[in-house]
Amino acid sequence: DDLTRFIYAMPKAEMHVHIEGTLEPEMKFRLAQRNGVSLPYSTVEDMRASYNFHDLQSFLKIFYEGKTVLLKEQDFYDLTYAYLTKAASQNVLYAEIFFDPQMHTDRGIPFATVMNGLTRAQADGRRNLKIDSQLVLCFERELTAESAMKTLEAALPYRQHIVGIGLDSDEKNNPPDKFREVFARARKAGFHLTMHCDLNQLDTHEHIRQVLEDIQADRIDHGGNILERPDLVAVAKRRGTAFTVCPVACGWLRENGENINIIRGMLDQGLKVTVASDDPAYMKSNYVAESLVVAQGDGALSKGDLLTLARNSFEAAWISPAQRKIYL
Ligand code: ES4
Ligand code: ZN
Repeated sequence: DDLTRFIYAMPKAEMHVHIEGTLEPEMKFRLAQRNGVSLPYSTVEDMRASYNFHDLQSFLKIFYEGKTVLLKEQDFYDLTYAYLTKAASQNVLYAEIFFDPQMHTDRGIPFATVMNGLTRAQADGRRNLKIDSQLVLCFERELTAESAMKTLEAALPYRQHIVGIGLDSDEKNNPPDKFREVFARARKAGFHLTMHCDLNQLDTHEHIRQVLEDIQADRIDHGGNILERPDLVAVAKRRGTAFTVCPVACGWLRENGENINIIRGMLDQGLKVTVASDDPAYMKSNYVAESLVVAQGDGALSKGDLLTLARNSFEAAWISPAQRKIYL
């Protein structure tokens, strides 16, 4: 319909997508074949059916299986170029792409292999697809702070290719404060900061508080539980903290329409909220435009709200004022 066409055509930025979460079953099969990796599925359909989860932990289990087919620089290139092609087709002009190097370096893949594949695809995307992008390195929060520090050190030679540092994976008993020193060091090195406060996690309000008050990150990924804490809403508004909300993330919100209420609520509170896709390949190929269609619900958002979300996405982006001016 008209609103759906409007959503697809609207110039936008994507501020929350895990590149490893864009591994579509077809590509996973193709890369497995190319690399001689055997998978516990005989068909793409079986694999798609296995993409079935009910919370963050059960999602991550499936998500981490996918990495086994990513081995060579060309694999990281193909994955990234496919995502950029899809995003460009939905009028995404700019994307900030999460990657989790520990997922790869912990199984012996050199940091350089990952970086070279990603950055070569970004350069080709810029040239061929007219989509600009930057990388955000995420630490896996269930791993140690020492491992995160080592990863940060490995990233320093690639400083010009990495715009920010994030925090993802299993939140249970892994608060942002666990990485306080690593983030302080990252900030000193000039990186922007963001971290996941997924919905309905244990101690989620305390995690949001730590991100806002202790670490003072620029953004929060998800973070919808802030609506239950007016005091934290006030802090986020004062600091201009941006929120990257993914209405189809892991599918656990869809049942009750809670996702729509959260985005509506964050807009009504005047928070700088943006809508993004998270792990689209694991979420029935809901990329950013489809995620906006979901967020729109049955008229929960007006065209004006959708334009606000798009404007917020460019305002939240870690780009120069000159580049922002081109987009806005
Ligand atoms: C993730 Cl949705 C989400 N939450 C936490 N960690 C993640 N890694 C990939 N997707
Ligand atoms: Zn995420």
